[in-house]
Amino acid sequence: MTDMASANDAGPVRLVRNAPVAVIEIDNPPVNATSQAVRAGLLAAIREVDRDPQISAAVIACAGRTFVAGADIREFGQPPQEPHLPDVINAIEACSKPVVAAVHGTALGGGCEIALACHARVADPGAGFGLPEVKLGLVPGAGGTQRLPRLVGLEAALDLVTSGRTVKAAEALRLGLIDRLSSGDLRRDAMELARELIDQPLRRTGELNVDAMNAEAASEGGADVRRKARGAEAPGRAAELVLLSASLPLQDGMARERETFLELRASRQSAALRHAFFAEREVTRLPGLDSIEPRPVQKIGIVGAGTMGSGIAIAFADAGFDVKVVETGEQALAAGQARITEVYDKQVASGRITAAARDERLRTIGYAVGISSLSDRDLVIEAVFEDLDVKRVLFRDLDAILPPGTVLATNTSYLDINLIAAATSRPADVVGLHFFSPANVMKLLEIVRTDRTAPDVIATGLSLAKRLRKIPVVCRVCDGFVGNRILSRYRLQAEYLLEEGALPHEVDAALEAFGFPMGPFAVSDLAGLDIAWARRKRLAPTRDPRERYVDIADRLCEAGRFGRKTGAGWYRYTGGKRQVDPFVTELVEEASRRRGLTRRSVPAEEIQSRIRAAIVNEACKILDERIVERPLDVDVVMMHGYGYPAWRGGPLFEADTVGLGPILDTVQERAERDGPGWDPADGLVSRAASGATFYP
Ligand code: 3H9
Repeated sequence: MTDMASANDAGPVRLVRNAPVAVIEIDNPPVNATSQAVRAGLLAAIREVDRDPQISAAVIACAGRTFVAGADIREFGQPPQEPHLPDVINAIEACSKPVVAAVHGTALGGGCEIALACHARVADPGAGFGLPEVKLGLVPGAGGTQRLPRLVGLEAALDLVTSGRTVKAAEALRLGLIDRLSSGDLRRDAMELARELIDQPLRRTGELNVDAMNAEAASEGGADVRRKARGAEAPGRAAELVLLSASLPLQDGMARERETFLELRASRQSAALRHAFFAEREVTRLPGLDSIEPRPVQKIGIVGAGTMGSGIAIAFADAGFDVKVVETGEQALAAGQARITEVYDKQVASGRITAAARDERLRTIGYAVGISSLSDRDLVIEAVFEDLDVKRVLFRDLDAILPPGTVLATNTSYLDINLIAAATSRPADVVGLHFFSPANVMKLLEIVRTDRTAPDVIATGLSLAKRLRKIPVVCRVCDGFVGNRILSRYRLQAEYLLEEGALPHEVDAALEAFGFPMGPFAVSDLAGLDIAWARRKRLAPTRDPRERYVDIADRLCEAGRFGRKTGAGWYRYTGGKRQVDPFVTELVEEASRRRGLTRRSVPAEEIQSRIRAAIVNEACKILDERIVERPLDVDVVMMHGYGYPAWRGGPLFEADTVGLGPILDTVQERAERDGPGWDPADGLVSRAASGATFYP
């Protein structure tokens, strides 16, 4: 018989007395974060378990959708309040009776640390475990760096703690992080294990030994972590702490860990990463749209099976949609099908998915020639050649065959979607869904609303993004929308730097040192130089003659150098590795001569501050024109689509910390030298003058 007397009914932690095994249930929606009330409740419950002779063991379980997802990030700006999580967790481990964690959903951060301190762990097969603190600019602060290596060994702990990745239950079992997978009824299984442990010697994680790594491997491992972190501080610090677990007793290791945690919690990097975390969630909430129902969408049509179309098809198939891809002819269709199959084959070969999952996803993608087979689709997205006339004709034809209510989306990266929508009889159903390449990998999705897009169509875009597990940013129409518009400005600035004395690899190196995964010239080579060339030619008649124009990229294209795909672009490629090419150096030097500039060595700091100023100024113009509503929209675009280092919080968050005055000075200097396109944005001038910031 179950005794349901509860020790603490009012708070977020309940003790349910099922003699001999009690259940400590945490119920703190939405994700059971360890707020002060949870910590206090958990500590009281553990003390009660220890004290009450009727209780011989306990299970820690959670209500709702997940186990504990970590410390409450919203509390990080405030002074820590007692009881502190490490003390609560130590009390769990020290309990004289067996305590078993019953994990469903995700045990993250402090949640994973709670599980690590229990005497055994049972997990639902769908559960995940991780210490994602480094993604918030932190190290685990409640024993994670010390207990995890004791359970899974140094190598696996280094990987998990420094990457912050989540492992699924099956991998957790293989690693030794958990003891059992639940066969269906998680609580029952956890209680059974707890019962088995009664009167057995307790296995306390903190008392286990860690085999030291040899010094050379450890120092190489640490260096590798720091290199991959590209300027982010937390991963390197986390690696040091994990390695210490081999030589320090638990409590000493935890003291070092706590010190580092508190130091990093107060750091600028952590503030920036916390901003990034909340901004990613805030972008999905658009004022005025919360009560609008999205249109039901399950059947997707994709027009165009090139690189973009194929990636989009995979993204939808991965998320369980029914997908149909169409092309103009058999040959192009077969090429698209082969491209999609190849991506899935590679995923199977690398172990990312099983062959059965590949077959299942391939079955959800149908192929056809011509758009007529799309008439049963709920949403059709085009990814055809980037040409306004081509897209307008396609939209006119789609308009003729699709039933009312079908959402018509374009994946254009630059074109005026108002003009595309005007080619149809239903502009309210037209929206931009701008995916980033590779579309099945990149998280960002720009949702572009035209002057007439219906609110429920925007809501449909947002709901699709959620199902695709993408991060959506809603914006209005302008050339290049948010991301590509900013990119074209800073790429131009990068080209000016070439004329003044820098070489492509020096600009790239300065920006990679800033934290971008790749500099702009390396990125151009990867994306292909031909698309931007076509766009420059298209825009040439409207270019302001007073604007400084650099033609080095045009010359590269004229020489047939379109980037990696042709083996050469801004660099030469041998065996996939980029190499400085004297041909490019000569072109760059010639460009300086033509401009009458004496080349000089350009310091990395100047490169970084000019690129940052270009980004912030254009971002401000985007805000001034109300292309997006909020600074966080820009920050999210730049972090998730363009590799702006998240530990800097995005360009506008960072601008607040750098100070708008110095940024404005750089912009003004550029405006004098480089032409009218560099005029300071009104919003930058006014904020700098009044001392206002982008964020409160
Ligand atoms: C830590 O634990 C430090 C310790 O080592 C040491 C301490 C001493 N706190 O993402 P969702 C909110 S560091 C506060 O949309 P999903 C989130 O803002 C922490 N709030 O859902 C959102 O609120 P809203 C380590 C949090 O199902 C709502 O919950 N842990 C927290 O897509 C739903 O979230 C992490 O870094 C939190 N910890 O994903 C885990 N977590 O509705 C971070 C979430 O107002 N969290 N919220 O926008 C996640 O990765 C995901 O939220 C999770 C659920 C996978 C759990």
